[in-house]
Amino acid sequence: MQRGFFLGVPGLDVAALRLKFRGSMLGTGVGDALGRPLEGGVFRLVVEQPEFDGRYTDDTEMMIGVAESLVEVGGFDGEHMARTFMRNYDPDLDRAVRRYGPGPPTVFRLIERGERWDAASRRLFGGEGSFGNGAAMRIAPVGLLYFDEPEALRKITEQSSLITHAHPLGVEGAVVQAYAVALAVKSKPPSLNPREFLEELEAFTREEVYREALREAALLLDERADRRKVVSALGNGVEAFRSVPTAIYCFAANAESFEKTVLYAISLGGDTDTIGAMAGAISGAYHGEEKIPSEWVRKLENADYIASLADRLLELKLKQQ
Ligand code: F2R
Ligand code: MG
Ligand code: MG
Repeated sequence: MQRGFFLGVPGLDVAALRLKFRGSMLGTGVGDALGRPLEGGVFRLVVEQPEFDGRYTDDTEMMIGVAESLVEVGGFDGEHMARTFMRNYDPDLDRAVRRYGPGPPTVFRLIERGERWDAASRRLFGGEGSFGNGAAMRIAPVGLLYFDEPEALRKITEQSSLITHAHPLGVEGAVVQAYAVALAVKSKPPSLNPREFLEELEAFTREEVYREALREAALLLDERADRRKVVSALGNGVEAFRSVPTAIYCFAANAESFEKTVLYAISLGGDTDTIGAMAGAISGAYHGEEKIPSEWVRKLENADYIASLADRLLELKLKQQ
């Protein structure tokens, strides 16, 4: 298994997997940091010279928490992952840079006061739970660890989402995003067929809202729709069902290049850091670390640490084989 191919995928040996694991986690950070200065802004036609100071937001901080917990425990433990999110959360840094949605810090306070890790999120939004994109934006490490085990990927994604997001559409957004990362890991550039990729995701999801959005994404791809139509059809909002299909579309429409994918993602306006982070996670998993512009990786906050976490995640994956 060390050389040749992995799971029957030619070219997917340990060295290639290492680049893909790093690519997905660094890709999350780069897409997030590129989108950060534009979050909440209006639709732009082109972002030619993006402002890039390498500072990331809650998306990457929570993605780091997911990976840290998986590697420290050697798998999923809900209490541990919730405590890891809480350990990493700094209210001052949140206000200045990370800019969490209101849900997760509320959950952290509830757990601090004694609520169980899998009960606190059920109290949000009048008891229906959050359908924000916060579970999806951080999910890349689960998609990586379970890239060849779809049922485990679904189960661990659902459980890890529940820490902060109890609404079925918030959870399923994370499942669709994790599976997109998994499919990207298994595909060797330039072999991915964007239409088949969207069809595979559509077949995997159990929620009609996502099936419909993914079918719409395929139509937009066929007609090479302009950005205004993409935003109007798929959305650019903070809701998981108005941003996860959008990020997937950003990748599918620009699969040939990491750079094109993330610049396109942040040009759509709205929740740019998160759509950038999710599109970057998928594209990074497909192309690998070496295809992310080195200038961006060099500037990215904690890039070495993120890369080392990706390596530890791969070690865990190989140990589990
Ligand atoms: N939130 C931001 N950026 C704005 C920063 C605001 C800052 N805190 C400030 O006060 O200035 N970015 C980050 O948030 C998004 C991820 O959000 P997450 O983690 O899903 O949070 P939350 O609060 O659970 O959901 C986000 C919003 O979605 C709406 N919503 C969710 N469930 C709902 C429901 N059941 N009913 C009605 N609305 C619901 C609410 O408006 C939530 O606040 C990412 O963009 C990340 O980058
Ligand atoms: Mg953010
Ligand atoms: Mg955001």
